[in-house]
Amino acid sequence: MKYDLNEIVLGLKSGDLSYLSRSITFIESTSEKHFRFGQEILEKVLDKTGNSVRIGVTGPPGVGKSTLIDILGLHYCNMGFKTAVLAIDPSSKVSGGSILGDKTRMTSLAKHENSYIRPTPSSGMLGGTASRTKESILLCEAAGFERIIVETVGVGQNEINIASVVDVLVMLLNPGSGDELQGIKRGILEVSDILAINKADNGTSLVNETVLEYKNAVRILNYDKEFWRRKVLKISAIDGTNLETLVNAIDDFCSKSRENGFFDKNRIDQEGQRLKEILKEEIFKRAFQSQQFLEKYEEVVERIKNKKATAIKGVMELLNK
Ligand SMILES: Nc1nc2c(ncn2[C@@H]2O[C@H](COP(=O)(O)OP(=O)(O)OP(=O)(O)O)[C@@H](O)[C@H]2O)c(=O)[nH]1
Ligand SMILES: [Mg+2]
Repeated sequence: MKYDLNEIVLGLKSGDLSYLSRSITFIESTSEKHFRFGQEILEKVLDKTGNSVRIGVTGPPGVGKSTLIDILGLHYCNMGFKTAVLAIDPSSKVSGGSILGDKTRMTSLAKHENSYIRPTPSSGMLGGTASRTKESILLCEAAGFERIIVETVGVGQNEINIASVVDVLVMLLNPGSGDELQGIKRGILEVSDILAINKADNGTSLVNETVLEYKNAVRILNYDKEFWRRKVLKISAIDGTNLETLVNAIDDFCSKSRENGFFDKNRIDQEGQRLKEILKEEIFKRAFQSQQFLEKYEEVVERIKNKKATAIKGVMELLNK
């Protein structure tokens, strides 16, 4: 099929969703040719990007992220903001994903004329895992979206990555999850700006207890934004309890962040960080594509195995290649 770059760029800038979807498909493509074409589109619309609030919603599987995004997104749509949802789906590469699942879970939002919902695969892409979601965000902005909500499961690698593409990160937690604090969640908690204990509609005493536990926890956990005291609130994604409180917390964070200068500085830092990540992946990939490098690599591995060289010495030799 033949594609006309100018037609797509114009369509995208005019806010036409079919052109937006097509552009995202290009940048997510595993075909080198389509991927490059996607980059060309992106380059042509860069001047229209940056004018949104990028909101991350993370949390363990089943905590209610999609349900919350449905009502949060609808709230923004009703306020007149064009709202896009990018749901990062770690399973999509293997199983074809829970695409339908997410769309059916965001039914009210999906129906609204100001909304756009797009599942995005988290891996298996060209040009580095770090880049896809970020580029989808930029394309949504070019299409005129003003609120972009990124959903990601707070497990494994992508939990930290999410903080590097959004302006504000909301961590959704289960009632009674406070005792897991010692373990796995520390990393993501330390980069979350707002903590919300979901499912406040059932068993409020447990919810209140959990709120207290996390309030105590955020006092000790590391956090590097001096302009903001982290909020811990309870919410119900099902009946909408405290949605307003969450919306206000997000607004409040963003205005303080802007006043402080952090908002813009953070975006610049994120770009730099991303550039480094992609560069790292690309250099690594290219090194292993070189036959000469590969031979040297195997030789070094052999010598390390036979206790004839250290790993550091090996790397130095490889770098000389
Ligand atoms: N009682 C109650 N149930 C909720 C609430 N929010 C979500 N649920 C239920 O929890 C289940 C999971 O909700 P989802 O919104 O799909 O959760 P998720 O975090 O997006 O799940 P994954 O994307 O699979 O990680 C669904 O059955 C929801 O109806 C809530 O506030 N209260
Ligand atoms: Mg979900």
